[in-house]
Amino acid sequence: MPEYRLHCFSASGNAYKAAMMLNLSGCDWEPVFVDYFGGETRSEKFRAEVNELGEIPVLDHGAKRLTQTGVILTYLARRTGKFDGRDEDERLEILRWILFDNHKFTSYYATLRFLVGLQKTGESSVTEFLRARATTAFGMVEKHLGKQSFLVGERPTIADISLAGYMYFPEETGMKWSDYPNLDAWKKRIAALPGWVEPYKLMPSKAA
Ligand SMILES: N[C@@H](CCC(=O)N[C@@H](CS)C(=O)NCC(=O)O)C(=O)O
Repeated sequence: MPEYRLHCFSASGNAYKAAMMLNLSGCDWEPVFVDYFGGETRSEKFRAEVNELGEIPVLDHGAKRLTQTGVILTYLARRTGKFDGRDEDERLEILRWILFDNHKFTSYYATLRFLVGLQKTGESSVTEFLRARATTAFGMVEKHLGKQSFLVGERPTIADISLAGYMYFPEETGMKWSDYPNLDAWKKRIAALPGWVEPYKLMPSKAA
């Protein structure tokens, strides 16, 4: 059996953060399909047996079960020695970006993409609000990436893997990528790393 098991589904950028890390780090892992669109994460069974928070990704490693991408990425970085900070200052800087990602960067954009790109709700005051918030967060990262190749200096870390989780999905969200040339160049640098695979090819869309 592979060393790591990742509970995930292909449309999830949060799961993709963990899957990307496992692949880029050369880990021996397998996906465990979760039927999110069929309501599995909202079931009592999933919350009782897999994650009380009702979310994926969930990473199994031996007797350990981890949830929250920030925790999973940190755990894998510490275990593998890949994509971690080199000292306390870098590790704190990585944590800063991961917290910003979870609160402002991934959260608004992922919700916008869910409504507009996957549920096809059309435009509303909610999608306008989310796009405005995502635009602000993207603008901050765009400016930062004008100064350096990756979020924490000149080498990729789990901060990049976290923020890049939703960057490779093809769904239309109404954000204009041409407004973010630094983000675009950065996501291409990550995609050029050995072991990178696009999300819909890396994780399952249905049960095996
Ligand atoms: N902050 C969490 C977010 C995880 C998350 O939102 N996962 C979504 C899938 S992309 C989920 O499982 N949602 C369950 C639901 O809304 O029922 C993390 O970083 O792991």
